[in-house]
Amino acid sequence: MHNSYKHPTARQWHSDHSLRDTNLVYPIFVTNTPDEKTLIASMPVNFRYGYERVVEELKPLVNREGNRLRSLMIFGVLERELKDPEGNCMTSSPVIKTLQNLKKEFKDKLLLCVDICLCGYTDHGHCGVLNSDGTINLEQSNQQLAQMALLYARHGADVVAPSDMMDGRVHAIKSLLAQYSFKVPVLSYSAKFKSCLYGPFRDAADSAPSFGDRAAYQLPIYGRDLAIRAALRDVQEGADFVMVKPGLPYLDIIREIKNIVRVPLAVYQVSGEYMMLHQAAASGAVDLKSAVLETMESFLRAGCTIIITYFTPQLLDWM
Ligand code: PB1
Repeated sequence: MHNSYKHPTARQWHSDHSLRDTNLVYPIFVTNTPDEKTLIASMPVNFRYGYERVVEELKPLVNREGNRLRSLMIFGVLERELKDPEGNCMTSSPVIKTLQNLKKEFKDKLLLCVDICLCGYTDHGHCGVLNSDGTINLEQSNQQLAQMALLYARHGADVVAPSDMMDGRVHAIKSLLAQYSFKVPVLSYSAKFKSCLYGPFRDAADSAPSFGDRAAYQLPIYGRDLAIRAALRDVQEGADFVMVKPGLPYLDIIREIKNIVRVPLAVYQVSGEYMMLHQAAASGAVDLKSAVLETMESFLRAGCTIIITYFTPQLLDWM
């Protein structure tokens, strides 16, 4: 086989994909303090930005020559005192003014995806509305999630991305958006596992559950068939894109889902994966650029065309 990849050009014939800036989605955290820029201690070179400061901070990435920032995944970080049991405080979300400001500045140069979940807006920190006994109230949860999607669609969201893992939320969101004639696609976090790799995010977004865990609604890490069923169900309910999350420990799931669905597939390289690569590089075990590019290659090879990664700004230089 050596002969078939001896020459650099012939070597490229073995690849059926290449990383482009349009593959990359940059997760950002926004707050209600207009000019805030606060370093996120648990995630190096990532900040919480106020809904005005964020525009200034993204200009260099959006307006650069060559590879540029094409898409965001926006997470709101709400003041704790505003949170309530059902997440009705979503109307105070900093995502609203962030969407308005980004659309005004960048128009369609930037695809604005918004995370749809209640964990950042409930005072208990779970991703849905709870019954008095602490179990999930599915009907109320899906109503609230659909209302959040409608709220953000009204203020300029280009894509709504439910990360809550409630059964039936894609149908609830699609139905309400259609009822109000919003043609906003749904990127469903379909195969989202109950991973140990979300810690830095929960610190950044102040979204950890105040009791218990998310085992009742995030997939068990061994749930291969559950993941495939979830992706098929979400496509059946109208999801325009589906996602696997986390990424590197779940490449097998990515490939299996890619082989059976006919919508674009996303992967979320989560905060814990991001930190592992940073720590490995800091220890001298790996070269950060090589390691990150190799993980991007693995996501593409496994079948993803949408990669949500905190490395987006660096990748725009490295590519
Ligand atoms: O980078 C990350 O760790 C992403 C965490 C992710 C954001 N969609 C969720 C994980 C969690 O806290 O359970 C947030 C849930 N809505």
